[in-house]
Amino acid sequence: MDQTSRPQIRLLMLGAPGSGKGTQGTRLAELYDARHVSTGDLLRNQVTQGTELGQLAQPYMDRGDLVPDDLILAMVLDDVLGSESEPSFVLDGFPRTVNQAQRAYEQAIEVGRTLHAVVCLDLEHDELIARLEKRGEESGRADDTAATVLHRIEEYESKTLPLLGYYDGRDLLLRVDATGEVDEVTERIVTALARRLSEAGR
Ligand code: B4P
Repeated sequence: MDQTSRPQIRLLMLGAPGSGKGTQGTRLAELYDARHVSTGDLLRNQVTQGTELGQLAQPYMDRGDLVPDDLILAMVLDDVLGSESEPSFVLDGFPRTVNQAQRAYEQAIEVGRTLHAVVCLDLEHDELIARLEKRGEESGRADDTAATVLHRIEEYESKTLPLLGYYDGRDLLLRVDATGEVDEVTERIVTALARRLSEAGR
């Protein structure tokens, strides 16, 4: 199906580090034939390529701090909401602050590409830490060390959690239990999304 006849879908994945945003976002993008955009992956590519943005972002990422909003917005907004961009997408890891969300919303309204739903993956602290430490051992990702993981979770709680109220206020929020096997979590998300999209008459 080409881009003009296929139903558009625009989703956002929220959740603490380790909750499964990247894992589930990849699967949802495949299922709904949408582009998967992970700001974490985009930033890691910039770091690997040694671009100016990568050099600016790396110290923040290594510490487990959020990268400053202006750098993120410059990287994401035109790429995702520019006139040439894919109209269906699953955003994973963006926005992470209310300021990022508001700036994205202003541009999305202008181009008629607002979101259909926001999926928030809920997972207990201990399980978040266990998953990230396991990935750190297996893949050696620089920010999956014990101390950095704890700091990333703190950053999430102080700067990203307020987004839940923001999206609930826009009646977009779907909270999904992220415990259990990857397939089980996908099934829960797809069921919740199907209900939401049919209620919205899509
Ligand atoms: P991200 O790459 O987004 O890292 P993350 O929050 O840890 O999520 P990720 O998607 O990797 O992990 P997932 O939960 O899928 O960000 C990295 C850094 O980039 C940030 O700290 C920040 O510095 C910067 N950044 C990115 N976006 C930004 C923004 N918008 N603003 C500012 N800064 C930004 O998976 C974790 C592990 O769990 C995996 O190993 C996976 O295999 C496993 N897993 C998943 N589901 C599972 C399940 N059901 N059971 C068992 N294991 C599971």
